[in-house]
Amino acid sequence: MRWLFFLRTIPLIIAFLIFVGCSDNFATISANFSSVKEELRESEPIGKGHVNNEKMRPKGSSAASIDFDGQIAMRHIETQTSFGPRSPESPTAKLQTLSYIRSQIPSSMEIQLHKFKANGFNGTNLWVSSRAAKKKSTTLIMLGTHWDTRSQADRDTDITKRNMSVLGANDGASGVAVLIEIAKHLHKRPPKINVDLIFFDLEDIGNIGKNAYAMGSRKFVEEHPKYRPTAGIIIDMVCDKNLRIPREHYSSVSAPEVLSGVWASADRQEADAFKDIIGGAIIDDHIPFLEVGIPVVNLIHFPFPKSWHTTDDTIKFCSATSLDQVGRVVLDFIYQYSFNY
Ligand code: 1BN
Ligand code: ZN
Repeated sequence: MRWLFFLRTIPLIIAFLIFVGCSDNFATISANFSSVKEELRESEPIGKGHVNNEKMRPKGSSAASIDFDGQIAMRHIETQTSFGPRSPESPTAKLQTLSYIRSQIPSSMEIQLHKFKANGFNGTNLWVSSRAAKKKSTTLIMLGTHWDTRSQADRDTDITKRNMSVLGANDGASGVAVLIEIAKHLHKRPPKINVDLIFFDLEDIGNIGKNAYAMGSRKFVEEHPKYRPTAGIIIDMVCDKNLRIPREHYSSVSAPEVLSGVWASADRQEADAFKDIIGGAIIDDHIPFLEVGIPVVNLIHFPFPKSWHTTDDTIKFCSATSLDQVGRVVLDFIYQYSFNY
C-alpha cells in the first residue's frame, strides 16, 4: 500500500518541481526587466534633435553592438581601385565608379544625380536619400564623402611620379566603402530619423592649376539653397592601418555639438582611432555646409599618412579594422540621434 501512496504523490511532486523551476525563471525575468528599466532611465531622451554627449547606454546594449563588416568595405575599395584613378582625365573609370556605387545602394533608397560644372570641369554628385522616417521626423542627417581622386601625385617622394594620378584607396575609395556599408545597415535597421548619403565629386583637385578643394560640395550647397539638413558628417581618408582621427579644427569651432556627439559614439564603440585632441584645420567637403550655417563635421586622418597624394595610396596600407571603427561610430551616432528623437 505504501508504494500506492507514493505513486499518488508523484503528480504532486512533479507539479512542485515545475513551480520551483518556473518561479526561478520568473525571478530571473523580473530581475532582467528591472535592469532594463534601469537602463531606460539612464538613457532617457534628452530632447528632440539634441546630440547626446553623455554615455547613455551601458556597453553591450543595442547601441554598442553594430556588426559593421570592415572586410566587405575592403572589397569596395578593391573594386573602386580596380577601375584606376577616378580623376577628371579618366572618364571611363568615373562612369564605372558611379555605376558601381549605384549598384550597391539598397533599392529602398532614392538616388539622384546632381550634375554640375565647376572651373570648366563636368562633375557629378550622387545623392542618396534614406528617408524611412519620411514626414514622421523633421530631422535629416547628411553623411558625405568624396568619390573622386586626385589627378596628380604631387606629394610623391619620387619627383618623376608627381604627374601621375593617385589611385586613392584611402583618399577617395575608403569613404565611399564605408558609406556603401552604412547604406546597407540603414536599409536593414531603419532609424527614426531621415538620413542622406552624398558622394561628392571634384573634392580633390585643389591647388592644381586654379582649382579649389571641395568644388563638388560647394556646387551642391549653392545649387540646392533649400537643402538644409539638421547636421552632417563628412568622412575622408579612413582606412589607414594606423588610423588616427583627431577633432578637426573647423568642425570643433562651428559644429561643436555634432563633434561631441561623434566622440560620445566613439567612446561607446571603444573606437580608439578617434583621438580626443584638436587636429588640423582642413578645407574639405564640410566647409561649404559650415559656411551656410549647417553643422557638419569632418572625420579625417590627421596628420595625413605618408601615402597621402602619392602613387603609394593603395590598398596595401588599408585595414578592415579601421573601416570598421569608422562605420560603427557613424552608425552609432545615427542610432543615438534616432533614439533621442
Ligand atoms: C583631403 C583629402 N583633402 C584633400 N585630400 C583636403 C585638403 C585640403 C587637405 C587642403 C589638405 C589641404
Ligand atoms: Zn586628397
